[in-house]
Amino acid sequence: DFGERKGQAERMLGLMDVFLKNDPISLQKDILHHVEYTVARSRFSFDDFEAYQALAHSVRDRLIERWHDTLIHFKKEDPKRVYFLSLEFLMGRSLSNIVINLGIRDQFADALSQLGFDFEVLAEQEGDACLGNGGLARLSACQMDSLATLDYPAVGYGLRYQYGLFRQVIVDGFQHEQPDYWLNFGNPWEIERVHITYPVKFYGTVTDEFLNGEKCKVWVPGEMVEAVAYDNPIPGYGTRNTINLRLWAAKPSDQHDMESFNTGDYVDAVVNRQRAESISSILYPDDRSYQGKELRLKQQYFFVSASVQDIFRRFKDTHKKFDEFPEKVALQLNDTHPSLAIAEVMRVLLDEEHLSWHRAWDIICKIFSFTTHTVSPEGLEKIPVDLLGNLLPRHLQIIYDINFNFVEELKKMIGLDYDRLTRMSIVEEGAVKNIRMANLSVICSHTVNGVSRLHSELLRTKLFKDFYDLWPHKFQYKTNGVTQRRWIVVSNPSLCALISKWLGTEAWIRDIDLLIGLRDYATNAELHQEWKMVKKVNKIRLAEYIEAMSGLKVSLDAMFDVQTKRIHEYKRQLLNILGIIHRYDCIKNMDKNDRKKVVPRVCIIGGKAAPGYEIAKKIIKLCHVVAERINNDNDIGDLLKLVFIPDYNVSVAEMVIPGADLSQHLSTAGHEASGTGSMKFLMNGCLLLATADGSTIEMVEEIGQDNMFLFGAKAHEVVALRKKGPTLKVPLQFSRVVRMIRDGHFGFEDYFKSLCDKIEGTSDYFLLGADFMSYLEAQAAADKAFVDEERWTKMSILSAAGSGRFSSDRTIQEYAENTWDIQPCRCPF
Ligand code: GLS
Repeated sequence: DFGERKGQAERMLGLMDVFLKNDPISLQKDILHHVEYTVARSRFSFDDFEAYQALAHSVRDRLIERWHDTLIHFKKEDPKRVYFLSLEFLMGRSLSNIVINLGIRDQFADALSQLGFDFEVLAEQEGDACLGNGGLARLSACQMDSLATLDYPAVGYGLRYQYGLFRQVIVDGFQHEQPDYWLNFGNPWEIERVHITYPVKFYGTVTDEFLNGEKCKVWVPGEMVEAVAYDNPIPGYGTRNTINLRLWAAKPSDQHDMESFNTGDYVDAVVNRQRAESISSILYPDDRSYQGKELRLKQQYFFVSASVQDIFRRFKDTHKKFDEFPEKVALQLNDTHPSLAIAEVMRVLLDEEHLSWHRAWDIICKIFSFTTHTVSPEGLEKIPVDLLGNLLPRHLQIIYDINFNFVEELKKMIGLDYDRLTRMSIVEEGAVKNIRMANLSVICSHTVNGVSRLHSELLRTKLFKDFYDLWPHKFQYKTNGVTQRRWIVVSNPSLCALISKWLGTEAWIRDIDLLIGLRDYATNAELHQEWKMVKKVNKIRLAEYIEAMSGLKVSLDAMFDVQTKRIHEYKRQLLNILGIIHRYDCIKNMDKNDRKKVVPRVCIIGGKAAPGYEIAKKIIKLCHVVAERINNDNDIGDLLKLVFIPDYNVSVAEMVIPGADLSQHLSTAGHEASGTGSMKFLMNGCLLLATADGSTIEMVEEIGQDNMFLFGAKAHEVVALRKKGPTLKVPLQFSRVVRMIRDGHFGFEDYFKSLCDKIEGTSDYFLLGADFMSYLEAQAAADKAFVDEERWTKMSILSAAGSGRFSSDRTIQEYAENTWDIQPCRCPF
């Protein structure tokens, strides 16, 4: 104990400086020290990568100081904490983000330049940590940044995958996937905690035993693996608070398999043990459906079990009575992926802490909150009963018991309405019996959040209508947000400086509402000049990247028109490509004079398709064949170019987004739960061309319809349009571009036939035909606005000025106040 060893502690403090120093000489000494002793290179000979490693370790030392202080402070104050459980965190690179949040970027840049290195060049050496698929995973990362910045006592829990999201490589226009073994070069940002490990059990049987005369359940597992903690400190901005993101890795357990070693089957036994590691080896690359895979279920339970043990250990360090648990613990379920935590907490309370069912259930109902990120019923996770019962027999029993009690209560409330009882039950009957993880989560959580207002409406009226009718008070929404630290300060330093200059303060970096102050200068000629310069600098950076990647030179005068996100039918990249073909066709048919009026465009598309998603892969190929044709047509020149940016990830996004003039968000209304990419573009003063879907609807309210290009059917019109089906008239322009693909204008007509069939006639589920004219009109409106530079710049300024509501700081504050009931706990400086 620190107090008891006071004398010793003082001596230790005397030996070390109180804190590491940030003057140029101290920083240079530190970097060289790490070159020599951590990276083990000679200080007279090290390259950029080695310099990056040494730099990262010097930064990490400073990070650890604050992290320790924060953890000690939290321990002392013992506030209620939120535990954020998520199977995915898309962190990207860390270096720049960390030094900016610590407020020591410039000091490090100076120190490095005195050593002959450039900070930006070294920062580029870092690989991305892609431990997630897309929006959901990046949202978790943004929310961790906000939790730290707003001083909330929070811990993130997730999985330390050895293979992140696959790398996308394009060969002849086709997507190929390559494994992302991201730990190859080490990861300076994590701290391996070899002593923080927990056993995680699988399989086996459950028996009834008697303890002190009471019957209780004992689970005898068939397999045991060890969960080892890897801690990733997350620093806040403008605060000393640095919170923990604890990721679990699977290791073989020492307690397991002794038998086979003793029976002499040594080699097989070692090989078997290695299998344990496969649990945390790979991130599932489908961003929506994972149904019925045993390994996926194992991953879910593995991280949940380790996290729950860790949470109980922390609670029991300072508390004896479980009735206090809800005063100290809020458990946030990021989608249904961690929802086994419900059954696990119940199991621990019942079987290990020996609470009565009644007391345990009372605790459950007070600690869990659930956020769903999906709109479609097919997107809701189901687990086959057989699979669950085999892997986690005790959990299945508990889920059955929860369901039994729930259904009995429900009958008392709604009577014997069997249809409704069947729909609301956690257990889905049928040829394959399933556990509905969403129903489990809704029933056991005190709050169910959607991720935008429209999403919440859809949850209440469609997906969870039965539950909403029963418990309207449970349903809330927190419109998503993104962190301005990463998406302006790190990725767009020139815009950051400009905003601070015009607002006369950097306070907006913590208090985003101040951005609104830019409105006062929306027509200021001087700001317009500077604003355009910033955009130009970012367009140059993007153009250079495009040239380096594809050899294509693009004109800086053209409108940079970007659509980057996962490839999905509902996100309608196809609508974009059809629009581009239409534009190309129109230009081809114009005379010289008309061509002079054409607004030149560089169309940029990027995103990964899930490896098994055939149609999405065809869309990528289509983009490439169309690009090939257009980009090599000398007759068109700079009037139109199409670029596919491969391997879109966080660091590519950091470069693409600031350089975009226009960005497209084309989801069929009612299909995008929220969307967060649009928020990043908006903050960077990029104009949006979008459907009235997800959070876009709220953006219109913030920046006004006149400052966006909206198009397409509204969510409530979509169902009616689909019903019209075959009688729906599609415009000639649409039929013409589809015909061009069918006729082999771009080659590969056989390959694209199924794609064309999907969007023509009754099978046009995502309504490309129905929205096409409206889409073209919005595009024409964007062209018109772009040629009027003054108007465009004003719209761009107003976009950024109105983006404040879409900061994750606002989202997190709402969660803290209305869902988790936690208070800031600020570590003294
Ligand atoms: C998603 C939704 O599709 C997005 O609309 C949303 O912005 C994101 C974060 O809430 O969650 N759901 C999902 O499974 N992947 C997503 O990106």
